[in-house]
Amino acid sequence: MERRMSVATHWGSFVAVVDSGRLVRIEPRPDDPAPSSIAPGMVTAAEDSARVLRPAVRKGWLDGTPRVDGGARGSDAFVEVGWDEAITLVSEELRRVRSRHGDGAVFGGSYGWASAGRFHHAQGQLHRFLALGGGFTDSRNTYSTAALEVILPHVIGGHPWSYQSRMPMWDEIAENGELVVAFGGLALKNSQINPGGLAKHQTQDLQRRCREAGVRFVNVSPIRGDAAGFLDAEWLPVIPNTDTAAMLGIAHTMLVNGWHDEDFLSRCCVGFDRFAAYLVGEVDGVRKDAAWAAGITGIDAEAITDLARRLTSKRSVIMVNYAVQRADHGEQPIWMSVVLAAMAGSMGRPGGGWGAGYATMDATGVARGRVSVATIPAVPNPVADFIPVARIADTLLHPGEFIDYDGARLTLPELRLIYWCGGNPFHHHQDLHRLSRAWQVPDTVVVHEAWWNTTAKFADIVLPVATGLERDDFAAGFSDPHLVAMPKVREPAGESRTDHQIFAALAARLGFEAEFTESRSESEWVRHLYERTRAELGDDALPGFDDFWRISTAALPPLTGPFPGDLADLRADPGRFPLATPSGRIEIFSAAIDSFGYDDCAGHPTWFEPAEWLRADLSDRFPLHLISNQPASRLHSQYDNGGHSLGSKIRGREPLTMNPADAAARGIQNGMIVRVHNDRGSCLAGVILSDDLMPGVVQLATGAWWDPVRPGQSGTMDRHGNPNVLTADRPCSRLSQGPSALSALVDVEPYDGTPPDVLAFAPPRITPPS
Ligand SMILES: Nc1nc2c(c(=O)[nH]1)N[C@H]1C(S)=C(S)[C@@H](COP(=O)(O)OP(=O)(O)OC[C@H]3O[C@@H](n4cnc5c(=O)[nH]c(N)nc54)[C@H](O)[C@@H]3O)O[C@H]1N2
Ligand SMILES: Nc1nc2c(c(=O)[nH]1)N[C@H]1C(S)=C(S)[C@@H](COP(=O)(O)OP(=O)(O)OC[C@H]3O[C@@H](n4cnc5c(=O)[nH]c(N)nc54)[C@H](O)[C@@H]3O)O[C@H]1N2
Ligand SMILES: [Mo]
Repeated sequence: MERRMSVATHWGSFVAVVDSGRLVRIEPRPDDPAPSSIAPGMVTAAEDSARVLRPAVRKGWLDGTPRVDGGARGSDAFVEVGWDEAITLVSEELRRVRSRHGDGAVFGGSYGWASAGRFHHAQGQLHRFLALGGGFTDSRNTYSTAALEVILPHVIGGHPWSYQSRMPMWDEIAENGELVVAFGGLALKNSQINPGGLAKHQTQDLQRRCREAGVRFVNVSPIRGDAAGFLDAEWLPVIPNTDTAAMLGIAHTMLVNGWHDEDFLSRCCVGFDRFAAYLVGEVDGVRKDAAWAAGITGIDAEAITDLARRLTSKRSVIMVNYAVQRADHGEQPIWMSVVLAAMAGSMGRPGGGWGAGYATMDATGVARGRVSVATIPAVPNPVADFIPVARIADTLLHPGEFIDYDGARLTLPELRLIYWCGGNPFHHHQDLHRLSRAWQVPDTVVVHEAWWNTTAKFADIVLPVATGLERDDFAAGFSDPHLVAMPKVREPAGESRTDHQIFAALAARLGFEAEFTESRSESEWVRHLYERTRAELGDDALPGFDDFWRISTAALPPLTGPFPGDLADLRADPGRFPLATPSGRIEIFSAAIDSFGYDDCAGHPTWFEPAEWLRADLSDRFPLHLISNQPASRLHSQYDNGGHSLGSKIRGREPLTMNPADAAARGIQNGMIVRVHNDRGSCLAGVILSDDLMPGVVQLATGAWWDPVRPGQSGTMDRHGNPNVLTADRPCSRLSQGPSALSALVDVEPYDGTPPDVLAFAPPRITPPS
């Protein structure tokens, strides 16, 4: 008999159809106007041959005395062991590393998206376990927006993500806005996603409503498809990584024509004079006029002038996406976009001003926030050391060295044990060959994974975990604020256990089980977190747990604010409503950043040439700019083995989009298998030709499971198409130390001969113990 059960994921809420305990299919919810196509493919992936079925230990690690020989990580065979032995190995190794090298030698940053669910939150479980056990070195900021997170508090104050509640929402733009200029576009493919889940996808309808209300859209991006067709957006192709120069050219034009909002700049901002001196060339002898900007960005001077005029004469919004800041000097386009909006005259006015991340996730621009929902409780980490998230390879390779970070000096700690749970560094980190060299350094790498992806293959101990379909939990929506039940819709594959069960067993062995579990079972935890949320909201706000579990969704009350740092308040009365910056105003010039004395991040927005871009010397050898953006067919590397992603491949390879002119010059035709390469590495990909991509640019989405021909050998070709074999592991600047994945040059050539089989989804060799 068929049963229908609720499913919640980062790509939306769905209905699972289960027959006699078997998951048959996953269907969209009838009330979701734009369901994601990722979910149906979860069914076959749940039991494909890539599943990790039993705990497994790398052979060289198991046989090693002492167990510190890293050399073969990534190429070694694995030995399967029982859970009892696995728990013994991990708990003893944690004890050894802590007593010999200190608690800070355990790295638990474990960046990654894991799965939706308030209780089974992988990093939350790991951090709680490691903190109770003595502590761990953590990581700070995200691969998504590290540069933004560090620069914005200097410029507009407040929590790094508070801009999400301070920028105009889509419905306000529909009502009051006239012009949206979107640097990096508004790719709808990205708003399939919302961290932690969502009940309904809303961005598409909201964008449509803006267009129907007459709002004009300008898509400043190398890719036309970054704006939906129904927006009728003007497309201004921009040379990647030059948005700051484009914005400076617009700002200069506003300034010399006197179109800028002098009142707002003088009352609500500080440092415009210093910045204006830079704009007109008093600082470096270079006038940042429209012609200058045109020479850098590839956008016509007339178009730049026209934007300056329209931005200042209409109710306008300047939007920036996140990709523009995952680049060399990525702090600059974010800072400069705020300055440009402050000049344009709509800042702090209804439906106008500035905002970031619209359409990058469904909730952004949809709701200002959500009431707080209980999650697995955090425990303070006794270790204070942290690393900027993208500096993991540097840390492993250069312990003891110093790096700058937001005005501080950090010593890179010596890490002996890496514990990763809920992320995939061998997808997400830049320059994977460098990462795989760094990865040989620590004594031990422990990974919880459901699939034999590359991170699992590069581990010493792999513990198989149940997926979000294989445990009871509930998710919290954001854009359409609902709690969504996540009952277990299938049994865990093989001998998989939940992250929580694994940590509870380890905590028992290490003597702190009661502290870790608080003596609750998993189902008691889920009920407890729900009931705590309900109690905090007042008993009438939500149904009791049993009713919620039966009806599957419960609406959360709206978050009504106040939202500190509101820009309309600032415009109205900056004395009464100062921002949380040192000056209380928007910092066009930041004395704090200036005082750091960095050569790669000055006291005001500045154009710095990226290390790799189309006008760099390196472009003589590698003349194409690689855009490694988010995949339309999956979330990062998740469900690359699912049907939707597999269906997007070209003869098993990740699709690479290129302009027909660039292809013709290289003898490349549509559908061909090509080799994409630079000095850092190479990968195969299948070509799609498109005029919707500007010449000189190629696009290869992230997330194809890395498939090195000779794992462990530097530079070895990737058969599958992971762009991070080509990207540079270079910080944005000394300020944020963020990742700069979008600054990479490559070349592409036809691949001669029969391409090797893709083995990305094949498990490693499993051998009997010796
Ligand atoms: N070149 C380039 N690189 C990039 C980017 C880019 O634009 N260009 N973007 C960056 C960005 S924005 C991000 S956010 C990162 C994303 O990087 P990640 O967040 O690391 O990527 P995911 O593929 O989501 O990895 C999540 C992993 O957790 C596993 N998992 C899922 N649920 C659970 C669970 O319950 N328990 C456990 N133990 N594991 C679970 C999944 O199987 C998967 O392997 O990538 C970054 N990398
Ligand atoms: N389907 C899907 N959606 C996702 C994700 C996913 O994995 N899959 N990941 C989610 C996550 S974790 C994040 S952080 C967000 C990321 O959100 P974003 O960073 O905004 O997303 P991207 O797709 O990386 O980039 C969007 C577009 O920016 C353009 N772009 C790249 N470089 C430049 C540049 O230098 N200048 C300009 N003007 N444009 C440029 C590219 O054409 C690209 O298509 O997406 C989220 N949404
Ligand atoms: Mo991200």
